[in-house]
Amino acid sequence: MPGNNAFVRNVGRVTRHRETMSFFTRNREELIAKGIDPARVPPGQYVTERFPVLHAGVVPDVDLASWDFTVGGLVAEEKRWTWDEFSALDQGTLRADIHCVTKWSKLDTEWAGTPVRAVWDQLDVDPAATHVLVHAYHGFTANLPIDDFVRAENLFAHTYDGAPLEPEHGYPLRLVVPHLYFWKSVKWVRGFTVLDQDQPGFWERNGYHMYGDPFEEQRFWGD
Ligand SMILES: Nc1nc2c(c(=O)[nH]1)N[C@H]1C(S)=C(S)[C@@H](COP(=O)(O)O)O[C@H]1N2
Ligand SMILES: [Mo]
Repeated sequence: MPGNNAFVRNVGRVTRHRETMSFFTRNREELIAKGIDPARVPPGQYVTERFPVLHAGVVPDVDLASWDFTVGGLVAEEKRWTWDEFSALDQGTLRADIHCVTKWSKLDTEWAGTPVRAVWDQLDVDPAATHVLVHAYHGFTANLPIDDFVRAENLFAHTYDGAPLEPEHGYPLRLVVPHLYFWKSVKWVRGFTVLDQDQPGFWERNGYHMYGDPFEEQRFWGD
């Protein structure tokens, strides 16, 4: 009977909802028990100690001898660094919480690499510039406003937890922008283009939010 089916569907929904609630509540209670402030965890996220791997496509074959990092777009002069040249740039470290749009967060991750600011300071950027489109192997891209891209803590990281990046986490270099959902933290990064408008990147064209603030739950278009 149609009415009966509706009842069964509703019961299923209520049960699933309760399980979800208790999972997230339990996760937060575990944090409090460990003395961790649950306010660090954005709404709809849970904390994991694991380091899940997420990306479209396959892990690229990286050859450091032919690797380069390029900057184009609204700069007076386009720039190119080889791996050795990029490795000689300023170094910095970052300890940050990261938040994936698929709902896992990981606290106190530790990175080392070149501050985005150190690369940016070598550019003569057109005053009309507002955004960047970061690019990687296989045509992957992500867009960011300049103010979010050039924050003091952001890194082009070559090291995670004291060791070179694992291939699936972005070897040899990935962007780390911890205040936005982690899909903006482009793995296998090869450079960026400076723009005077916002242009959607790969996940943004596929339904993800243009900005992606985890504390505002800006997961998808319209959030
Ligand atoms: N080049 C590239 N970088 C990427 C992605 C991708 O598909 N390609 N996915 C993003 C997404 S959706 C997430 S959540 C993080 C995951 O990083 P991790 O695999 O190191 O956890 O990488 C981001 N960087
Ligand atoms: Mo993601």
